[in-house]
Amino acid sequence: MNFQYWQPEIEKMPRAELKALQLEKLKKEVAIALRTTFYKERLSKKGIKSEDDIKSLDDIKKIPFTAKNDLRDGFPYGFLSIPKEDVVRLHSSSGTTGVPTTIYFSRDDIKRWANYMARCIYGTGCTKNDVFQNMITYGLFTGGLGLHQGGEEVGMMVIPAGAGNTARQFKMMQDYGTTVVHATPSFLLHLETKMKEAGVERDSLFIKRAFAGAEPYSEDTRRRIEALLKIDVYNSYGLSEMNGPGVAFECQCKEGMHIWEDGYFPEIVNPQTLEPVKEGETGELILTILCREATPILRYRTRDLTSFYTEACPCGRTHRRLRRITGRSDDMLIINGVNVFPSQIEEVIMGMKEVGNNYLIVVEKDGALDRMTVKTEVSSEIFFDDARLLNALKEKIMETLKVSISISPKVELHESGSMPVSEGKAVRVKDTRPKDF
Ligand code: DLL
Repeated sequence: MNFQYWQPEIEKMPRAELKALQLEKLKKEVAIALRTTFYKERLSKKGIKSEDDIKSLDDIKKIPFTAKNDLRDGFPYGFLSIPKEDVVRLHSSSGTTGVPTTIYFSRDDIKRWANYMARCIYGTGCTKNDVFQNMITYGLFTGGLGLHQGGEEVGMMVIPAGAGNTARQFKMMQDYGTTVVHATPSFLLHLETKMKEAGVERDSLFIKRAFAGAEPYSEDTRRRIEALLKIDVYNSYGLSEMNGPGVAFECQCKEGMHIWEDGYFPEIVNPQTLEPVKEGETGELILTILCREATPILRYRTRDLTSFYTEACPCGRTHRRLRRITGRSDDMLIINGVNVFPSQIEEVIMGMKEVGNNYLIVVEKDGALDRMTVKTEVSSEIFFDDARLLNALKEKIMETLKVSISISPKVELHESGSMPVSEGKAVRVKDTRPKDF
């Protein structure tokens, strides 16, 4: 295979040098963190008053973990480490209780992020000759602009297509001769179904590669998309707290995602004890950003479960590879790439006096896409035969949920007392999507 490297001197850097670079960057990031109100207090309690208190990479263990709740508590500016006038952009994702998790970027932060993305994209064999159709949500979600900037950095012609509307996607693919696409794996499968329905011939398209991420999927799903669409699919991992996509990405070997260790310091711990697991064992991924000056985040609990490959990759990159994310150590659901916490839904429905006490969130597959239904009892005060009133209530729940979680689940209303009550711990989520890991 003909491997290509965006920054060969860093991507193939001997491990000892890479570790020295990490230490230098970690110290710098700690110094940056000490400028924020959150870390100033958090770190000084642990005796870390300056970057000089970090003498080795092992000293990272002195730093306490940061959780999603901390980011929420620090909202809006508790994690900001540069003057607000030097911020050029923010991205945000939903927090567990509706308070967003907001990440600020300086101009250089954006440049660095684009560079990591370019490393990922170029490493799959793309060049400036490619036409890249970015079929993922733009806006506050990092998937759109993240890959967009990386594509431009490589010099590809980028089509900011956005998500959805398969007919328009096919038209653009044909009109512009798209060679590379980016989407969630469920959207790629959905696209294939729609292609058949719309009678679009595979031969009328030029696509060769797809980047797929933002939600978990199995090796079988990858193979299926590859066979159906006759393309190579590369796994892409990231999270908004760590800029977004571009944290770890597969190279042409398609076996594990290289995590850019000069930008994101990874640890894998047992999610119960928070002690490191043995190299190669599965645990929760903890990440420290080493490449951002506006919003430092140290030892972030991603809640994502994964492990490192222990062997070196044939491509020659020295940055370690992560296995597919097999699950999470919290209850976050990912619905067609959108992160949703059951607590957000509970907050919405339980805040309405017309709603009764029992509810259930059902998640299932509808063809290739995910479908979520919120089933809830109405309050005993409500006359269940009043269709107009029930329809209005359904609309109200759907609209309020849309504002809170950015997606519109189906809503099903049930008569007060009619839904089964579980004996023990209430089961609030029934996720019937096949898990084929
Ligand atoms: O999903 C960033 C992204 C966009 C990654 C586009 C890849 C492609 P968040 O919305 O903050 O950011 O969601 C992050 O999504 O903690 C994982 O649980 C999950 N996730 C992301 N990529 C993968 C993947 C973006 N390749 C959360 N496999 C993460 C499994 C993934 N899960």
